[in-house]
Amino acid sequence: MDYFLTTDPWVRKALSEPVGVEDLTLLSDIAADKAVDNLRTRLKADLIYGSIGAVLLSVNPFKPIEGMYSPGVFDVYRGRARHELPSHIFGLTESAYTAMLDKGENQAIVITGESGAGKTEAAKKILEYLAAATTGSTPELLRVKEIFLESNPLLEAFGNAKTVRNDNSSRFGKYFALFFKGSGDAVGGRITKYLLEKSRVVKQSPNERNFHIFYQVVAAANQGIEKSAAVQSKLSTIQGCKPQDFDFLNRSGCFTVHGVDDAKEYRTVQHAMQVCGISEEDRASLMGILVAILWLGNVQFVANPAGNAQIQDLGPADKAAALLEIPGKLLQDALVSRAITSGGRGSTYFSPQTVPQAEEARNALAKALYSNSFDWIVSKVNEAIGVVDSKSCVSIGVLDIYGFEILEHNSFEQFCINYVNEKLQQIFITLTLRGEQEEYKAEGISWEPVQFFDNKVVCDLIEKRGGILSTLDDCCKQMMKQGGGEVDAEFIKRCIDTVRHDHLEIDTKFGRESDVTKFDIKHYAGKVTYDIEGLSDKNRDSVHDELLNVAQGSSNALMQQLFPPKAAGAGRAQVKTAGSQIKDQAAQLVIDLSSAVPHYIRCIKPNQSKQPGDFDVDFTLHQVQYLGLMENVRIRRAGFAYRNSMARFLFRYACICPETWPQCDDLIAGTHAVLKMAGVDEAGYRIGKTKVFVRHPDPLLVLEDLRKEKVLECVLRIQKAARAYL
Ligand code: AOV
Ligand code: MG
Repeated sequence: MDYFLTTDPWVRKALSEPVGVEDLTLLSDIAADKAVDNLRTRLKADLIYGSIGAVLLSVNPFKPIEGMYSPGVFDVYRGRARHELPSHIFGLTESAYTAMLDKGENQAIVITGESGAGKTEAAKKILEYLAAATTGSTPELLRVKEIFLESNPLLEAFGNAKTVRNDNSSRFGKYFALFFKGSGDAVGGRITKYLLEKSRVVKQSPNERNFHIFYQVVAAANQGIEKSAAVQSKLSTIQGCKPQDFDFLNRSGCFTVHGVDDAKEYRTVQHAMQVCGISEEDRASLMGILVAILWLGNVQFVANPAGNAQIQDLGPADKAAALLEIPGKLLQDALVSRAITSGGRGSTYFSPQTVPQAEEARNALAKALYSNSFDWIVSKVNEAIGVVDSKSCVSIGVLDIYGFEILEHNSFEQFCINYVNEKLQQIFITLTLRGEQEEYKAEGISWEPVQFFDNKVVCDLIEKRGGILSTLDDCCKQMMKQGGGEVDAEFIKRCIDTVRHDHLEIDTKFGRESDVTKFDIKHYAGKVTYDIEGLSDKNRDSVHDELLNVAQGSSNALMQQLFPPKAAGAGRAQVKTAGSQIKDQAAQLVIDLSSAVPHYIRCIKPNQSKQPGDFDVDFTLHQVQYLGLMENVRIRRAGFAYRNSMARFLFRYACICPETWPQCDDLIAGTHAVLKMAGVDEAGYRIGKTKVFVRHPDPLLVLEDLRKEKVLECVLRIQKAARAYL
């Protein structure tokens, strides 16, 4: 390795202290516990990165590691081949960036791992690296870079929350792609978001928080830090209030996040909005909507003698209506009654609602306000980055989604999150485990297959016709027609009757079918028990018409964008269920990722305490197992650690061998000659139709050394020649 090339302390340390093995394929004993041991030893020495061939492993240190992402480290990695330097996220990003420019192919970096494993932090580092690597100074480039960097705190404020697993947990999935011109300058980009966990707006589990932005707004209102009079006027209605005063914030017993200053974050986020082209007027409206949501949460209902819901205290409802710029009476009526259209001729009457129904309506409105606002922010960011003709560009995409979750109570949100993770695991399997074996076949290399668990069966169980999602959709549709009923119960009944599958377990031992309240899915990452209650409501995800009419009746310009009126004459639009939306998005994601060259980062969480220095062996072992890391190692090992096209192989190493340098006419003969020169015997490599496969990585180090000697020899010769002129 090029020790002499760097004085950067972090790189020198990483190069000089071989702690365990960096690439798990080099483990002398291929066993999961040995791999975990290795990860632990390295983590102790602050070496959080490792690899399995091209896959980057990252273990969350839960503390900043000095110097690891410094400009000095950036300089070392910039322009260098990945295998020359210690494993680092900069190395992976650099190799994706150069591959994109050299080959003109789109690249995708897929980051996976469970909740709190470090995916979002990794995505940020990638973005920072790319921003630093593109050094042009055109106004266009600077704009794209700035917006991309600023959009991060903005989207995190609205889309992240403190959970028991992660103080800054992503509650939405994000795929961001940066588009580059051939010269390497970023010219635009696009952010795609996946399913926001909007139920969090109205309810959080114990010790979790609502989305960060709500606490920021409350802190800002109290500390009077907002400079804009228009925005301040919206915040003034909650001046003097604490998060404890709002029912949408005070049920979980958690109000602060260790080490986070909500007021400070507020400033950052408001600045980001300005950078992302959100006008002061829209910003004021948006803050107004957030405050209105908080007031909506405080609207309480009581039953009148007839059993119908009535608003207990009009104060909060009126405040919400004023902030949303809708008539107070209209909002009140829409919360406690509902228009029912009956009969063939569609006569309409108003039906009073029960207290639970009114609460449901209130919550649905709050969720719709929030998620439409979130969508709008994403669209504003995209608008600001600028849409470019992606066909004339090359791109690097980074996928950062919510990690696999097993909670005490798992509902529709966890089901969707885990389904998307299941799809990502499937892509990993398809492209690396299965793909690798298929590559040997295509190249005509003889090969002993390695067994691994292919989670396609679980994806099928969820997404195939007759599977869980379509059964849930069918039940929702049918019940809508029949006008309500116990949809959740019908769903589970059909699952028992028709969806028979090894990975679905429904316990009917105790009691009748109608008593079943849970079902289990055996995911690739473990068995998860899902609660049935509320599944169909969350899947249908509808806001009833009166509430939509009320929102559409707002005189506020932003509200009108968030709730556009239905086109005249359009009937009731066929609304897609949340389940089929996530299924479509996942399918599109698979298409996008498959059409790019993939790079993988597998994030590992070493403990559940979120503390530095704590290493939970069993917990880590479980991840190593379900991520399929040992299978990954075995396939790399049983197969060939290195493969490359013969042309590229010779491009790098032809210089070491007189038979291939300066002239090489025959790729196959040249490849044989170079490998012989490095002392690789015939059993150590294979030549396929277009590629060369080298079994162990050691000969490559020999090749690298020989190459370096050659280069040094040239340098010395040039220096000698130069000296003659001095
Ligand atoms: P996640 O994205 O994988 O979880 P994060 O990236 O948010 O997890 O990481 C969780 C926390 O771990 C961060 O807030 C940091 O405190 C710490 N952390 C992660 N990576 C590093 C690193 N490289 N160096 C130092 N600290 C780190 V979720 O979004 O919950 O699935 O839905
Ligand atoms: Mg995250």
